[in-house]
Amino acid sequence: MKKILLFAAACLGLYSCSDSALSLVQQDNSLIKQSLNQNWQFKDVDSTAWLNATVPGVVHTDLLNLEIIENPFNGTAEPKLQWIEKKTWEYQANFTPDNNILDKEEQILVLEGVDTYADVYVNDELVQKTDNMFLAWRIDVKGKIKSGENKLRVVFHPAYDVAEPLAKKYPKLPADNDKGEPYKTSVFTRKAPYSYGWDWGPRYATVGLWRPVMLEGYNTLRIESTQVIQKTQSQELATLDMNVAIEANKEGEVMIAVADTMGNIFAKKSLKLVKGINIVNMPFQIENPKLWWPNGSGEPNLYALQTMVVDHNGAKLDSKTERIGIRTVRWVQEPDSVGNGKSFYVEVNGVPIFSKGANYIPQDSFLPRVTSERYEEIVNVTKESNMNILRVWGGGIYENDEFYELCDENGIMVWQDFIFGCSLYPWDKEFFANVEKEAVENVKRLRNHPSIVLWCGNNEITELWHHWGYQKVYKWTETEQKEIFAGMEALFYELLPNVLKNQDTTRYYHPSSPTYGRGNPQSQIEGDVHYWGVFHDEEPFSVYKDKPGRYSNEYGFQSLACYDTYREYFEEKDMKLYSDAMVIHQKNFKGYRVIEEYMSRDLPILKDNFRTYVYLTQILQQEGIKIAMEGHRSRRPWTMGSLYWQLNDLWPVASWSSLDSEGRWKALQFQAKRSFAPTILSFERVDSTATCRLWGITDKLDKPQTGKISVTLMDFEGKKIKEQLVDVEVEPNTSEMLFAISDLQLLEGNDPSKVLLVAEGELSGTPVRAIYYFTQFKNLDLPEPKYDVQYTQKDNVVTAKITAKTMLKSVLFEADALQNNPSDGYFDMLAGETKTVILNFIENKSVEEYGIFVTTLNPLVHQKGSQPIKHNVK
Ligand code: BMA
Repeated sequence: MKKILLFAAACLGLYSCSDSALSLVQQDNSLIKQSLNQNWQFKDVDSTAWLNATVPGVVHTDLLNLEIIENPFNGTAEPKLQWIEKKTWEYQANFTPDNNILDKEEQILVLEGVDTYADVYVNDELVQKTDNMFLAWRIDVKGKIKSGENKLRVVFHPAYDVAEPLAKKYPKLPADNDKGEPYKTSVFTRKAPYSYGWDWGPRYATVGLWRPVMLEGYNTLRIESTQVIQKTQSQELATLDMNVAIEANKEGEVMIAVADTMGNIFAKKSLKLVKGINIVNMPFQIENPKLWWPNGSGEPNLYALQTMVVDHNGAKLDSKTERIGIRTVRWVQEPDSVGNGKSFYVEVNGVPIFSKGANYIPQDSFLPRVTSERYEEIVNVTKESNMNILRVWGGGIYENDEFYELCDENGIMVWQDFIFGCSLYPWDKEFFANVEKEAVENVKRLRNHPSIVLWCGNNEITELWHHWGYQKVYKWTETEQKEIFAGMEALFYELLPNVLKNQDTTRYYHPSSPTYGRGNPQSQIEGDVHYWGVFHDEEPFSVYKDKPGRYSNEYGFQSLACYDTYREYFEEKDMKLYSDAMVIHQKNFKGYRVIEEYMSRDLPILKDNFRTYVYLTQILQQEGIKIAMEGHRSRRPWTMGSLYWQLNDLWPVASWSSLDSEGRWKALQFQAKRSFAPTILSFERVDSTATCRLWGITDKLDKPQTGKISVTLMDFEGKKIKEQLVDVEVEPNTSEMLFAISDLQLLEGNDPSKVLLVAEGELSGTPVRAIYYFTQFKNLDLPEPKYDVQYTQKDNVVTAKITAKTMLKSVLFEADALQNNPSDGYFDMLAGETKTVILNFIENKSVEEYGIFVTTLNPLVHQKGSQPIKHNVK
């Protein structure tokens, strides 16, 4: 409802609302669409039995729905299901075209997404061969379809078989030996790279009609694309151009209007059509524009526009409705006074914005299963977690329109990679022509979304070239190196920027993320950086503060998925470290060992109880990445971006994500929400000098954040040892160091394992709090946890009020059959504090039957090895 009102109100800001589009339209002769998603069947090409299929869909989920295969996400299923990608699969559907489509001059079969190599037959005539998953296919079927029953048949070839001969022409490109394949065929196929397996993803090389299928009919013309270009912007006026591309099948005269959704016209033009593509430029203005702002910096205001084409008889021929945002975006990269580097940040509407967010990967190995609800959920989580940006990573896909619409609505900026990642790609004419088509089509599809703030050529290919040592590993001669490098340059420094020159000049193009590999010292003072010294090189978490870079676009640490997620997909016997299932569901060859290594530094290692181990890995990830998120924010304006790797997972796995594949919040998601809050206090420990620093950080733009905070040294039973009040004033959009005091001075002889320091108060009305521990968690002398919990229940919603009697570390409410995430988790409490947590259950039962229990780190550290304490509900 809120949305609709906003769009209706948008008209008030438009320059001219007097004319009505409705008066132009006497009749509707618009382009029509008929869904062909029904009645599909499929079979292995060698079999005779047709089985029911779902479109949009992929073969793996069709086989799963019929229970022909076990769930591909189950414990040890993945290696057993590799046969699926080796087969040729055939799909067919009978359909009866609507009569009004058969009456149209143009009759087009539209396949919005085909994964990937397929032969498409209409009534047994081959009408199209497809070779790119990221393209929509528009196939002229006039004269090929008839009234009554017709047949559509699509034969999918194994991607490997088609790509292998192409790969043979490039013997010098890296092989995929770990997959048992002689060639890395994935780079020859324009198919989502992750589907061949990644260091968090299984190999499920799907085939199928993964986006909708439809029949389209129209007379004379259709709107091929639109492009909204914002020319100027001030408080009083925004001037814009709407460029409309119309594809016509004959000459004629039409009227084009751009209106709001109420039908009020604000640009109108007549046009003499030529056969083919016609481009019309329609300047228009918006008075007193309400600007689009990223989440946390203002409202993400949108304007709904309707572009329509009407013929001289007043018949509407086609129309397109979309929403735009008025904003300026500039990526500032200027030499600055500090060092010899350059800044790297996004400026929106003239205001420098600190980017807070994460890297986004596709949400499911089987893409058509990602429903609207899942898109909504993930964008809501992003917003709720105080993020303002997601990076759509180059090993995934160009997402569905819906994803970008939600980002537009919620003020989530999108850093959009083109879909190339961590590999070297071929450079022949055919491959480039295919990529060019893909880039043109996807840029045209996405360019009007205000959320997209940048195009990036690829993920880590510049880094690969300069730092991964391939030249030596693959023994390339000088000439070979030159040839491969030239191929890479032609793709990322010529082809893609040239596409943007024609299709979207409004956004900055960044050739590769990161700008420099982390082996290059320049990566710390210029450009965006992927800092993997932590995890991959096993450096301590504290290095995040010492090497924050200018824009930290990837950094991360693994944890296990949530316990309930393993329970859904694993047998009881597999729920232990290094079981076959657990090995399959860890795609980084040293993953578990690295987790253990870091755990030994900070936490007890308790592997015997799986549930406890999951809990500990999540705390480890939470506390490590907290150092990065808050460390990066404290280093502003030197550092202006913090996007951790990775927001989500596409199957149950140990990975760097903060949400697991079932949307369950890991400890890190709760922490991201806290660490990315607009105004925070943050403690930092400078290990080299054993000094404690307190930072005040705010992204608020309007006024300084002021207040008094108390800084208290207390023991774990809540006894205050000393307290001091500090006056705080943090300027808008900055971070400030409030104090730096040595641990020794703060402790004044108290045992570091028995006390903590808490800074607490309100800054301009926002409650803020930070806790400082003087030693690693494993060395804290945490008391046996003492607390009371009172439960109140309304239907399936339980409110738990917990009162801490001792200090509690990493409090988590757990229960069977929770419907979604607890309202908070993995938080610390001081003795005497009370907190309320809301738990939603699937079924309506009594509190006793839910089996709720509380886990804290206290006894695990205290007794090394004891089990989580079950809270007995009275
Ligand atoms: C980054 C990403 C991914 C990978 C992640 C974890 O560099 O770009 O390729 O999954 O590291 O290793």
